[in-house]
Amino acid sequence: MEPRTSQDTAKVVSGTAAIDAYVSDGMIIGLGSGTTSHWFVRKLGEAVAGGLDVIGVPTSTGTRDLALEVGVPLTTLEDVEHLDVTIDGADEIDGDGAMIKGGGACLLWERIVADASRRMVAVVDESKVVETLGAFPLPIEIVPFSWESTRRSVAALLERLGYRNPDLPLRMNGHEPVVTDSGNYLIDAHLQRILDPVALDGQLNWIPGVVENGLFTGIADEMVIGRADGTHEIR
Ligand code: ABF
Repeated sequence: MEPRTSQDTAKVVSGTAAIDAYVSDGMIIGLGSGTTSHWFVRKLGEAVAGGLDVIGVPTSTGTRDLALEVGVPLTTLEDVEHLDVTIDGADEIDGDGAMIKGGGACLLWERIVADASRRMVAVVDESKVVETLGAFPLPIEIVPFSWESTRRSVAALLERLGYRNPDLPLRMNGHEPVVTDSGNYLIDAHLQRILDPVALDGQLNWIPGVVENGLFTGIADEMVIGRADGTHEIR
């Protein structure tokens, strides 16, 4: 598979640079979800074919299937004490490394795998780096049983925090709600600007029915920013 656009090229650059910078023999690696992470997984498969001895823990069924296709050996969180590093993408990342994740509906397993890792590295193209999080709608994973009342509770919290009547659509696939790998629904909170991501991250998950939210604060240790000209920067 070849990159088709300049953004694709930047994603390949980021995913490839992450292998050179963070991956070595004997490592247990969290395999992220999303298109940039999938370029990383494809390149990792090439490195494994060349003799690299690593094992991966996927953050979604999509990444699991790709890893199997390209020959990256897999294990599960039940079979390992910890991971050495997780390499994963982001929808937005700010200067402090706070991220919005979950555009690909994989945020819950991504969070769990990142939490089990000694290090988390975000692989992004330049378009993901922002001054202030929030232009990308914030994914919130919720239990189907109570999705409407949970959405009302999320709206009430956001109102209390000063967000004026944000749009909170249930994420749909045609006429049906999108269902995550864990069987949950997603709402996408259109907040525009999130002024205190750490506070919001902590408050959202206290709402009964909220399983996880896409604010990943204090999780990324570094970020690998790929560019279409073939260069990259690690921050
Ligand atoms: C994944 O990467 C998700 O959390 C996020 O939605 C996705 C977006 O990045 P990409 O542009 O690489 O698909 O980790």
